[in-house]
Amino acid sequence: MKIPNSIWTLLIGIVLTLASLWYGQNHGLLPSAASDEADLVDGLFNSMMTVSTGIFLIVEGVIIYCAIRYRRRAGDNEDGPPVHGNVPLEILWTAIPAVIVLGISVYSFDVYQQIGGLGPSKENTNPVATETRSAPGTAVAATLSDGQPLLASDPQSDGDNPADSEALPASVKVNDNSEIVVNVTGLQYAFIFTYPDTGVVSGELHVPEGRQVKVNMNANDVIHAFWVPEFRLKQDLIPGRQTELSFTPNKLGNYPVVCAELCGPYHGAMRTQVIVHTQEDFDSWMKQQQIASAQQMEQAVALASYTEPMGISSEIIPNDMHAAHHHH
Ligand SMILES: [Cu+2]
Repeated sequence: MKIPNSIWTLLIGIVLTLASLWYGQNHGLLPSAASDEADLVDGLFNSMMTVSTGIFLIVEGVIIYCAIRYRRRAGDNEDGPPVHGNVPLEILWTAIPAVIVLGISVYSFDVYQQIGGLGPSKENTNPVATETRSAPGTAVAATLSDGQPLLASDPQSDGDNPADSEALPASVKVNDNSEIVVNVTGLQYAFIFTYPDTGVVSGELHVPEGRQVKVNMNANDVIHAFWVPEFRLKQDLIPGRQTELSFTPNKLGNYPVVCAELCGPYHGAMRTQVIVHTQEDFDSWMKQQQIASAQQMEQAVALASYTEPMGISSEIIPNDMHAAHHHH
């Protein structure tokens, strides 16, 4: 029994479609997706991968089929039939890519808009974050100068101390309930994260799962870039200009933060991590940081007042004294 060409075409079409759809979901090319934005980006990437796989299989399949089917036979030195163009075929292979490219354009534009690529969304109009962004050079010093963070708004005491929460500006209260604001400063060669609501400063980014995080970015020296592959997000940090990024982490864990802009000889070492906590763990981390920085401040004050008396106690380290005497 001879199977007609139309049936072959149909069968090959079905197999190609299934293979493309499967590979589009199982290519294994991306790291795990840990934010709502990552899921959107992956949807787009997987669609393009599906289409690309289909085109790749068709093109390579036709090449291999033709190389075998129409290969030169022994003793045959004739040319093939002279073919000059095929208008319907040319229209078809122009129209199909045009439709595909148009579809991908609309889809990618939609994803870009949903992840906030087209500028501030309605939730991003927050005057507090803009005012408290750190000026160049103050990021490291902020550890000590922001020594009174316990006086700042405390997310856990909102309920039991009404006087406290009434004293807070309305915008701060809105932040506590909806999005977390973090200021990040890039410098050669580190990221410094500051939480304007509490004054906490950290070398790692800590965020709670399931809440929108808005990151305001700035750089002290040269252009850096904040890149979290698992969030599928990347944004430049530019000296003298604020950039921003919003995302919603949706998977607990630690993920690398990588500088993605060549910023000097140690650019390759400019990495840290983002830690996605549960809301509870995030709150207790924040509390610990507030206590720790208050203690640091106390220690700094205590150290300053004991520096002179400590000079007398140098006899408790006789080895050092001994070594010092040999120098003379
Ligand atoms: Cu950098």
